[in-house]
Parts: sequence; C-alpha cells; structure tokens
Amino acid sequence: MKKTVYLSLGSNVGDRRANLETAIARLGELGEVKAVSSFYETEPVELAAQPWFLNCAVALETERMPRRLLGRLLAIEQGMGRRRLHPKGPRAIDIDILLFGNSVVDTRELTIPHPALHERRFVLEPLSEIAGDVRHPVLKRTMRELRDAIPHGTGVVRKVPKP
Ligand code: PH2
Ligand code: MG
Ligand code: MG
Repeated sequence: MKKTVYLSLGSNVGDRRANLETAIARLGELGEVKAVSSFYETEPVELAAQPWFLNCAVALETERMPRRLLGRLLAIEQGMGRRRLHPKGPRAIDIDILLFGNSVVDTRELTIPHPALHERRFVLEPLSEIAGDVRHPVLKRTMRELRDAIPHGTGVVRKVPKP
C-alpha cells in the first residue's frame, strides 16, 4: 500500500544547496517525490558550535516499509560521503523520517513520528509549508499548530530565496 512519508533533510558541510538537491534526486529512486518545501537557513540546535544548516522537508510516496526505507536513506547518506563523527555534529547530509502515513513505530532503531519533531523549528517551519494540515498521529495536532506552539527564541529559521 502506498503511503506518504515526510522527511527532514539537512546539510551544514560543503555545498549545502547542492547536497540537498542531490539527496532529493536520489529520493526519486525510492518512490515519487510529491512535494519539496523551500530551503531554510537554520541556526544549529543541540550542538550549537557548528555551521548553520540548510534544511528542507520532502513528501515522498512509497510502498516500502519503514525499516526498509530507513536502510535506503542511510545508504543515500553514506553514498554522499556522510561520516558519523559526532551524533549531532556537522554533516554533508542528514535524512530523517518525520511521519510515515499515520503509522506509529517505536523500536530500537526507529521511532516514528520523529521524537523531536514537535520541538524543532527547523523541522516544523519547512514541514508546515507542505503538510500544514497533516495531523500528528500521537499528539493529534496539525503541523501548523505544532509550529505555532513552539516557544519564541528557540532557533532562528530564515527562508532562503530560490537561486
Ligand atoms: N540536525 C541535528 C542537530 N541540530 N540543527 C539544525 N538547525 N538543523 C538540523 O538539521 C540539525 C540541527 C541532528 O540531526
Ligand atoms: Mg537529524
Ligand atoms: Mg539522521
């Protein structure tokens, strides 16, 4: 059965825009890319001492199961030269599963919806653009409502003009 998966993409090493675009092109091999948000310049959170990120959100329609999809996403990250030097540190590309239809998954390797989705402005700002009315299957709030509920001052996010 086809499901719509929402992904968060981020890059803060090398040519960030090219990295996001390459990753989006590769996602097309895993299903149909239905929507891509604007790109956003975002202040690093959690590990603050690193360059600013370029982040976006992508809607992908796929028949794959979550665990299978995760494996393919990790392969794209590795194929693009990602090295895991620090868990929250600088990276050429990071692809995270935010939502997988209405599925709720909680295993050792995978948690869906993404456990930090509702508190990250760099996720919810782009995601609201392409999934504003989509409801969080656990919190029962739409992405737009979750974005509007984030306290002010938690992370600067600026929309980047299209080239
Ligand atoms: N990803 C992280 C940690 N911090 N900060 C921003 N602004 N954007 C990210 O994508 C990001 C982050 C861990 O994956
Ligand atoms: Mg991440
Ligand atoms: Mg990740």
